[in-house]
Amino acid sequence: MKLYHSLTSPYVRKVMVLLHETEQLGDVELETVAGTPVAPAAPLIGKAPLTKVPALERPDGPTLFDSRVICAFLDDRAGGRLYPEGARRWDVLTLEALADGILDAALLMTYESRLRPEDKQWDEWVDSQWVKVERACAVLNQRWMAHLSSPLDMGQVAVGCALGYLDLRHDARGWRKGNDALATWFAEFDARPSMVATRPVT
Ligand SMILES: N[C@@H](CCC(=O)N[C@@H](CS)C(=O)NCC(=O)O)C(=O)O
Repeated sequence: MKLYHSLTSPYVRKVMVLLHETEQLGDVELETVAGTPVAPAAPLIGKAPLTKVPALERPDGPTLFDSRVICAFLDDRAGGRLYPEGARRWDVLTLEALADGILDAALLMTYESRLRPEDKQWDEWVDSQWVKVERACAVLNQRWMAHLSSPLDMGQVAVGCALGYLDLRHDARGWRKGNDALATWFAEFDARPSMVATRPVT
């Protein structure tokens, strides 16, 4: 299998952490690509119509995207530990969706400042994305700490990657303020070997 990859993408990082945690790194070849919404990565054209990373090319089936589908596929291949069955599964999927929502808002902010011409940038829109991130972090801090502190699942991996991305690109906004429990949890989670091995390289 070939994983289309980027060293700073937090969505790719979810997949990489899962590969570490499920000991499947040796089964996947990495191809690093660089693309943006206005300059799509050429190797992805014809393989993944949205031209986003991650995408997973397989010898025996169509290329998979996006990160949630790839993570579910790879976890299933490893025995299904990170997406448990039963009632907890819906919590895991909701937590992963919440973390991905943080990423979606944070990535839009990054694109706005990096890609959009300065005279067309819209501060109110950027700040509104951050309000989404703040609300999501507050909900994690208030309602999800028991789940985050239980045995490893994909919801936790996604939250870890989302908070790591906030540190990478939006550190100055200070997501830790008022979220002490979440900040303490992240300090420990971020020290896992799978998180250390997948730190973004800028
Ligand atoms: N929902 C997608 C989001 C993936 C995504 O937005 N990846 C970014 C890199 S962090 C990308 O490839 N952007 C290029 C583009 O939007 O054209 C997922 O979970 O995989």
